Amino acid sequence: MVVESPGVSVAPDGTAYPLPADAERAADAERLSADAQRARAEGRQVVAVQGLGFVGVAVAACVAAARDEAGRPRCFVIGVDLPTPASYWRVRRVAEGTSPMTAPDPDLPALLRDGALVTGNLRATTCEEAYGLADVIIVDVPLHVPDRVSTEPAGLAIDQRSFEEALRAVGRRMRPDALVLMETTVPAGFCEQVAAPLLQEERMRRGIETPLLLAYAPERVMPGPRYVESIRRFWRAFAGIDRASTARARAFLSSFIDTTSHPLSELADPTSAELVKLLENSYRAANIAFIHEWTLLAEQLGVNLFAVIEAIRVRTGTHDNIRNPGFGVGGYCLTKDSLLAQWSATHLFGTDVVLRMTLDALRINHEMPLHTLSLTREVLGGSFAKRRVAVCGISYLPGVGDTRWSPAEIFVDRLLTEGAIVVLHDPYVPVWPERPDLSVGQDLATALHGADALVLAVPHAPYRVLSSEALTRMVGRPAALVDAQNVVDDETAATLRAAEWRLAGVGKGHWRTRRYQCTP
Ligand code: SAJ
Repeated sequence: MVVESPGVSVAPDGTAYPLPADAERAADAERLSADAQRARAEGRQVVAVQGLGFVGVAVAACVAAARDEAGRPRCFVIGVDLPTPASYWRVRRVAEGTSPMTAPDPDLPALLRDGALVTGNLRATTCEEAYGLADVIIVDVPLHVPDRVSTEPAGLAIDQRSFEEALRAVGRRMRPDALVLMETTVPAGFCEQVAAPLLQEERMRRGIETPLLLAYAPERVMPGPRYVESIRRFWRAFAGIDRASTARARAFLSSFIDTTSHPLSELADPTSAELVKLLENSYRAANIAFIHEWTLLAEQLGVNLFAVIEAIRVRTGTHDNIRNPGFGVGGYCLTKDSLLAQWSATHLFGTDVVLRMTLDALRINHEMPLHTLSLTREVLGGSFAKRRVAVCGISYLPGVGDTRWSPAEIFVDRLLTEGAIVVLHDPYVPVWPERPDLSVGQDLATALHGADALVLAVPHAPYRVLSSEALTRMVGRPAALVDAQNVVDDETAATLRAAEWRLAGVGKGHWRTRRYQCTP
């Protein structure tokens, strides 16, 4: 939990960094200027990465790691973020060669350490002067959608103010011939209709009349076990606002991405490239929502939907991307990208197009945890009042400690509203940043002891190895279990049932046929 206090930036582990004084920042800017000039003289590109979040930190590390045929660093990279309590600790971590975010990918801290401490071609600063040193400026600051729940087109709003301020900082400083490469997920049309005019306005103020070089290449960063690979060995779509921008973008992307194994997809214009990201994530969100409807049916029909889906996935190339039943949809991407598309249609292009199925899918995904809630209420006999419910897993994905827009939040709040005594456990989340009012246990036996029900909400590896005996021992007696993400196999379920547990599983209609949800 980053504690907001004036003058200090506190990292999640409690390390406090006093915010830099103006003199300190001026000296930093001078050092960077000298080092950037030296790097350019040695034939390296100077690259500024704006935004040191989940995306920017990894992009900065990967660009700094790019090597030429002789094995020399291709770029001198400067990560830039704000001198604020919320952000400055990230700048210091990158400058120290450590990752501001934990991730199950050892390559990320290794690349950061190498860039910052060994080759010295990775720096981090709060000085916006850095944009004036760069040949390429990568924009990785977030464009937030404050309200993820309402999906009515007229009511949609995006928080473009801080994003536009970030772009203006680039426009105020950038070299006339620098390329701006936007990677942030933005509404379709945003690059050409908002970013380009804004950058040109700032350049005109400085008397720059040469053409703006601007391109868009949506990031596809996945902060998990494939963090670095999702940048260096992953497909990218891109487009420039003109041929010169497109050519510069292609050359730059090819300098740190393995485009032999993962060729670039060049689109006709930035709006098309923006739509690539919005559509791919809307497709995935809708695909998840689609299976939820069949999950409810399968449970009522007494069918094991996982077996049905397995029999369908054999049809590779046409049906193998059908999704599994689940607990809900969290994360920063799938919960907002469809809204950005609708916002474009309504507020940027002024059309009356409504992505009705897409928006319904978002609503269904948002409500998915309520199905697990009803299964939990059922195995507890119809009421949560004073019942102790252990929620196992609050991150939005297995194996990572990322709780952004986690479906667990909806689930836990409803449990509390209905009078349950809630105990949280997640081995990857010692502190829940979005919910400092709720504590998260790290010891599973403690969390499960005395529980009336336990809900397996995230398929974290430690939950997958739990035996019936271990569960009964940790809880202290037979209880109720709800498997929201296919963690418990049928053999373990049968053993639990024989030990007088009540069970329910999302998509596990066959457990209902065996009346596992009923009092033994
Ligand atoms: N989920 C399901 N059922 C599924 C898949 C996911 O319920 O079959 C849920 C997850 O539990 C999670 C949410 O959806 O709560 C999002 O999961 P995700 O696997 O889509 O992971 P994200 O949100 O990190 O999505 C990112 C996206 N990548 C980018 O935007 C760069 C998405 O395009 C990728 O497909 C996804 O990673 C990935 O494949 O890892």
